[in-house]
Amino acid sequence: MISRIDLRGDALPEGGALRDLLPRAEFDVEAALEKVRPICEAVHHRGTAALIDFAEKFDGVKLDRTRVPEEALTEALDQLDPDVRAALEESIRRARTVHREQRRATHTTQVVPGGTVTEKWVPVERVGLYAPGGRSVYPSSVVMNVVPAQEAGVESIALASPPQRPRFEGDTAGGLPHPTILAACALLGVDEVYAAGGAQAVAMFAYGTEECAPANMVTGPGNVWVAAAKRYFTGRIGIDTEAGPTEIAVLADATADPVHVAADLISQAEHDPLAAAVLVTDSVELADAVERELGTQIAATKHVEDRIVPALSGKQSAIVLVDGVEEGLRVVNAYGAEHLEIQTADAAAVAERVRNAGAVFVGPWAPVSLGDYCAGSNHVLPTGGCACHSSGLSVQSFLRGIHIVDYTRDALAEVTHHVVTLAEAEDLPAHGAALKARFGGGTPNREAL
Ligand code: HSO
Ligand code: ZN
Repeated sequence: MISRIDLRGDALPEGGALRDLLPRAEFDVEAALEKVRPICEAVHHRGTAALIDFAEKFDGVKLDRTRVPEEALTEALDQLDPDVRAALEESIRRARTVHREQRRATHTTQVVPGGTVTEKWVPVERVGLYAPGGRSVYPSSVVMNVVPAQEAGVESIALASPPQRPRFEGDTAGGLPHPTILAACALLGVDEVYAAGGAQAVAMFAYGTEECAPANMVTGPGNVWVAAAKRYFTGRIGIDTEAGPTEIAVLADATADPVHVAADLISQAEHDPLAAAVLVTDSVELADAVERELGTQIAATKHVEDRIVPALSGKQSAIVLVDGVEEGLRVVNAYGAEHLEIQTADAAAVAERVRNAGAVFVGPWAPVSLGDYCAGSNHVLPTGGCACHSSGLSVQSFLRGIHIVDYTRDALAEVTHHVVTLAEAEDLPAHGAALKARFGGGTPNREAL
């Protein structure tokens, strides 16, 4: 069911050429952009009315407004299964413990006597968070978005998630985001929630509507339409990375337990028919055992035909055979997985040598599913190889570092001749003149200072 790529024997190619040998899902954001453009423009021109039309067209519900009344949030929390509530609370607690330590302190550097640069970390004022609600309803993603924003000190947090169809005649939850999403918002203290999905929700935050004030930034996972809308608004608002289908790579040797490896590959394949599950190993015995296990375990799980089988048999998934763990490390570094598990002897030492991954899970007792819910780490992570240049969501995502430059007269006088020289070298004499004007039009004589 899962294909094999045999990279044993010959020397592995370098960087990009190695990456080209590895499987990857097709996630054509550019193509989606064409369809997303008119949606965004409609929201720009018609505001809430356009969102209501799109909810009818895409979500199959008739709304009379997009803002979710606060009573609906409290009601959803009251009706939340107590076990789910306890688990969400634990997830929130652990995420806060980790994210709180990501806060950054203001730091002042004295560059020269009388000349300082202070780096001040200021939260983004208003953010719009997106929580999917189609095939995937993930209250855990509400936690992973809201906690870093709150810990960063973001003052105004709004969340959008698609409205659900009524499940029965007279269902009062119809037209609202999924009740568990609403309950998670209530638990986290987020009271500004909108029933809006897809590209139109991103457009709502970017442009603002009669009901929703514009946001400076939009984060959160979503489908290809959400990713395309984020690309459309890049430059106008801040975004996190464009989230593509989930990926798991496992670097394993003969010491790994095939039962664990197979279970973990299936766990992420369960998300999406385009999800990627990649095993990189130097052990053919392990590869064979994992393949057998996949067959056995799939028989006992849900979402088999619609997601797991297409994900594992798709061209984005494979078992990659390598000569040794050293070569395996080169492969996983070239791949840059969203999630990377290290299931080898001395896993911690191998994990230290990973350069490119959204998050690394070390050894047999740290499966990706732990990170999805309750490790304390964030699960909004870069996909599609973006881990080579970007990080997952964190407090830092919601902060801007502002440099505050403070120089005395003497400190400025002392460096003026250098500034004037560089300005002249760039044919920008007015830059130099701006300093000289402060010293009677000339360059201050350094000896006379
Ligand atoms: N593995 C997904 C996140 C998730 N898993 C949500 C379960 N719920 C992408 O990191
Ligand atoms: Zn997951």
